[in-house]
Amino acid sequence: MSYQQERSKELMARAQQVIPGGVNSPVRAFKSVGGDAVLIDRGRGSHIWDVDDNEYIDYVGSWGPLILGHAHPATLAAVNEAAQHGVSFGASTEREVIFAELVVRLVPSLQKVRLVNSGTEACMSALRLARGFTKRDRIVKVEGGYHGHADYLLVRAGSGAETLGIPDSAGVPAGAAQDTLVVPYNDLAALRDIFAAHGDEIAAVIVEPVAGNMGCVPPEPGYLEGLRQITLDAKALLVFDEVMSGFRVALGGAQEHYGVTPDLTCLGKIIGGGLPMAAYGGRAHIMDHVAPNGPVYQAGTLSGNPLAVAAGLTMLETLEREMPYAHLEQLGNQLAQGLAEAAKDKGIPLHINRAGSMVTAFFCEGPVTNLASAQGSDLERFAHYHNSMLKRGIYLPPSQFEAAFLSAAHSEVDIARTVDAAREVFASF
Ligand code: KE4
Repeated sequence: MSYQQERSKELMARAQQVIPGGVNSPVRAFKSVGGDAVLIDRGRGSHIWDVDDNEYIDYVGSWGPLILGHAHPATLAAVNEAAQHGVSFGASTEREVIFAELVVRLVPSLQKVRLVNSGTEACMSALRLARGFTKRDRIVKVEGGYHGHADYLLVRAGSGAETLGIPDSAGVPAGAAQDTLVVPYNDLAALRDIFAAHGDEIAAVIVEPVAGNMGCVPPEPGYLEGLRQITLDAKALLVFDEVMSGFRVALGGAQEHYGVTPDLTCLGKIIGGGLPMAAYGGRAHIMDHVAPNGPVYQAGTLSGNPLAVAAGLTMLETLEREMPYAHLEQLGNQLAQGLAEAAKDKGIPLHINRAGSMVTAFFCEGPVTNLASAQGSDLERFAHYHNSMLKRGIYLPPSQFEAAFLSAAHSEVDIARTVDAAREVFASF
C-alpha cells in the first residue's frame, strides 16, 4: 500500500477550523518542514501509528517523556489502578509524598521539590523563587534556550519559537522582557561581561545543561563548571532547566552526568511518565521561601495530580530498577555513527550532536556549539530529509532546532532501518 495521509489531511482541515493552526502546540504543525502534519492514533514501544494506519519508528517520544517507549505496561497499570480511586482531590496524597522522596533522592541538588503541571510552570516558578530569594530582578538566559512560554522567557527563545522564526513573541510587553539578559550558549566570556556590568542585579542564570531546543547542543568542557563559579562569585542562583535532560542523560540528570550542582532544578517530561507533570526544587533554605512556608507565591489546582504522580512514580521506579542508560548510550552511538557514515558516503555535510539518547543531525559541516552555528544548517535540506524519512516510516522531530529522542524500547533493528532510510534519502539529494 503506498503512503497516504488522507484521514490526517481531513482531520487537520477540521482541526484548523476550531484550533489555531489545528494544533495544541505550534511545533506539531510541521510548518518549518512544509509537510502535512499527521495525527497519531496509537503507540506501542518504539513505534506509533497515524490515523491512516501508517507505522513509524518514533524519535519524538512525546518530545522526551517516553524514555521507556509508548504504552509501557507498568505505566498503564499504575494509571489504571490510581484512577479506580478517583482522578483528583485538590489535597495531598500519600503517593505524592513517596514520589517527592524518590525525586529528592535521585537528583543530587534537591532537598525539597514542588510539583507543577508543565515545564513552563516549573521554570517560571523557579525564577520567581530566585528573584524572591535574592531580592534581585534580572535573569540571564541563553540565546536559543527554551524554558517554556512565560513572557520574560520568550526572549531569543528556542524550540517552537526558533522553529517558527519568532524568538521574541508578539504580546510580550517591553517591560516584561527588560530584565531578561541573553548570552550565547557555551560562552563564558560573554557571561563574565554581563556579570561585570550587572552582577549585583542578577537573581539567576537559567540554562539547559544540555541544550535541546536549538537542536541538541552539549556543554563544552568546563562550561557548566564556569557557570557555577561565576554565579557563586556573584551570589546569583544557578538554575538548571532539566525538563528535557532530567532522568534522560543520567538517572540524576545532567547535574549527575557532568558533576555540577545547581541551586535550583526544573524537571518535566520524563518525571510525569507522559502525563502532565513537572517540578522545581533545590536546597531547603531556598525552597522554604515558597508559599505557604515563605513569601514567594505559586499554586496549581492539579499540581501533584494522582494519575500523573502514579505514572511518574512508576516511570522513575522502573528507570532506577532497569537503568537503561548504557543501552541508550549504545543505541544513540549506533544511530549517530550510522547517519554520519551514510551522509559521508553521499557527500552530504552532516554534523551530529549527541548526549546519550538525545540526538540532532544538523545539515551543516559543524561544529554546532550554540544557536548561531545551529542556524547555519540547511533548513531546506532538513525539510526534504524530514518529509522523505516520514514517508519511509521514520518519525523525526519536525524541526532542525529540536532534539530527537531514543527510548529503551528502540531496537538495533529500528536503528538499522533508520540508517538505511537515511541512506536512501541522502542519495536523493
Ligand atoms: P512545557 O511547558 O512544554 O511542558 O515545557 C517547556 C520546556 C521547558 N524547558 C525545556 C528544556 C523544554 O524542552 C521545554 C519544552 N520542550 C518542547 C520541545 N523542545 C516542548 C514541545 C512543544 O512545545 O510542543
